[in-house]
Amino acid sequence: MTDSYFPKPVDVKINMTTGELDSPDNAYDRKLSQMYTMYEDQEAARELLKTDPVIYKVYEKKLPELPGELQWCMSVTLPGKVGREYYMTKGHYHAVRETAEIYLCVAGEGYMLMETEQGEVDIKKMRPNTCVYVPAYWAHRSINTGGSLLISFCVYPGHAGHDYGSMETRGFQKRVVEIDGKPVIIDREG
Ligand code: S6P
Ligand code: ZN
Repeated sequence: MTDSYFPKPVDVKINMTTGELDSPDNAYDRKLSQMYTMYEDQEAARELLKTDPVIYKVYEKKLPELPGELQWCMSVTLPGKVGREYYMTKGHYHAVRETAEIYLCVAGEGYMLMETEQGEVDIKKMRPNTCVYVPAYWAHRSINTGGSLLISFCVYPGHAGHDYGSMETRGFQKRVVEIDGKPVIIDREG
């Protein structure tokens, strides 16, 4: 530990109904225009781009990017679909692959879709009071299949970082779409 670095305790209030923090260090909206190519139905995406809806929001505390520290944030995916495909996050690997993450779902319903670079896929249901453990090496994406906000509290190692490019290039192998009014997990085509 150097003289210039000494961690200080932090406390923050969380609104569990909206996912907002009372004093985020960083808060951002991810709009469709920033991720529309990830959806299966490009015609539906182009139509929706006319209003460019917010797909998800993130409220973050920025903490030291060090292995012994933790980052944490609230991840809030809005309800909605692009064509038949539910709103979802972009999804990412951690830049430091050997770092895991915990998602505690506090509201809404959906899935956590996960995939390794070797092509293994797993998907876990997210509901209030469900905790999903995303192990090291697994890319992860939240998908909101309900009619209200899907809100999770996320915690991961301080130095994890984010790698979006790898998953943008390769794409997740599975999609979650609505068929006959229900969420169905399908293989990605192409
Ligand atoms: C960070 C953690 C979440 C996501 C958030 C948005 O490691 O997994 O806070 O950042 O759910 O998803 P994405 O894929 O755009 O970062
Ligand atoms: Zn993550």
